[in-house]
Amino acid sequence: ASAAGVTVFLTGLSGAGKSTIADALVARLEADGRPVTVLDGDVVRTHLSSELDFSRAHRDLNIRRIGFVAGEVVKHGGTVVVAAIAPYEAAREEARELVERHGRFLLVHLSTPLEVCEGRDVKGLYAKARAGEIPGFTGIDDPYEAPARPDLVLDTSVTPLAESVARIRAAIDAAAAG
Ligand code: GGZ
Repeated sequence: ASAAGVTVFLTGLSGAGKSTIADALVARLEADGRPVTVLDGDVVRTHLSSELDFSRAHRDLNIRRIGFVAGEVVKHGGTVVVAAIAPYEAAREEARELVERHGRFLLVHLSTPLEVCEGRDVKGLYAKARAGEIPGFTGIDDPYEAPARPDLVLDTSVTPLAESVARIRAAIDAAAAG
């Protein structure tokens, strides 16, 4: 087992399954005896980025902050799970650079199709976005740039939760070994 820190960065549309996978992954890692710092976009926006909106500049700043905090935790050998839409490749790559100064970074693209995310519409946000009540909603009238070089791609509409968690865990172990 290596002492190097690692950040697992889950990116994808709203409703793609980021928080669900993050929760299950964290439970699994903590059961393995590995304490985890979770940086969920929703929560970060409450505590660390409360003044930010969903413009590109503010989304990028949000992801930069997340990358900085993840780097600080990884620096001391910690494990971080990020769950954020992070729609822009450049900002994700910036986060990668901030973390890779100190440890490992795994980019996991939750590629669940928009139709599925919208069909789930757990919080009713897609319906509001379609009605024009949330302008600039990712996937509706705001972009999502699919990662060019993800370490792992998981579509939660076809991959069972337990399998997604197992595959991420295997990637963490491979990263620690390599
Ligand atoms: C996308 C939005 C928007 C807009 C509010 N576009 O699925 P949720 O509801 O619970 O989580 C989403 C969250 C996105 O925050 P992030 O910090 O992950 O975004 S980013 O990485 O782009 O900074 C969604 C909700 O906020 N939400 N308005 N316009 N998602």
